[in-house]
Amino acid sequence: MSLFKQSPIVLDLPDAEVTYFPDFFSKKEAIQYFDSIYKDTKWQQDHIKVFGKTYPQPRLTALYASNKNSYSYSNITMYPEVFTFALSEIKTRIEKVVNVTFTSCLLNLYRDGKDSNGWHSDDEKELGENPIIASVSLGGERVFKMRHKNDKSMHKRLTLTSGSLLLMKGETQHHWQHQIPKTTKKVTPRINLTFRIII
Ligand SMILES: O=C(O)CCC(=O)C(=O)O
Ligand SMILES: [Mn+2]
Repeated sequence: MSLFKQSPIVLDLPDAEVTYFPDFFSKKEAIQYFDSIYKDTKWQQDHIKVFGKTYPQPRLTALYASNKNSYSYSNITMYPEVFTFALSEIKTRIEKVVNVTFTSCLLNLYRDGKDSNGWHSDDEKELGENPIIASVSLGGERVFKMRHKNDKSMHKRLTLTSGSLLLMKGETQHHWQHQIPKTTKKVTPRINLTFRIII
């Protein structure tokens, strides 16, 4: 850990509550977590339907949780595995700065620049009215974009670094969408963990 107390960056966005911690984990911790989670996760390849045609989802995913609750989005229903030691440890670290207990973690593996996550809000009913989502990035850096639902001229672009934590809460998911676009840059694999409360 750094000797200096890290200062979170509060994004100045209307109708949103988003905070970014660039160095939530040290670079060394981030590499160790990347390696163990990459290896220990039961990654799955789901399929999505776009205009009636079926395509492989452009990333691998997994769901881990402390309960048995499933999570459904874009015609996909995921059933959780029991939290691994590494995921529990990360969850505890995050819970020390946010005063909630997460039940679940949705994992994404972006294998290369062709893997992506399209525009969406995390607004599924299982997440409750104003969900809090804690998103950890491990491995290759990727760009994270946000746009306001009613005024597309309001947008934000952030490079999510390895070991960073992005918190989204309050009304953010009502008013904003986010995505991880494809990139033609050479990028190494990236794991994203989104801790959520699924009730
Ligand atoms: O990979 C990311 O940083 C975002 C993932 C995401 O938005 C999601 O899984 O809902
Ligand atoms: Mn999301």
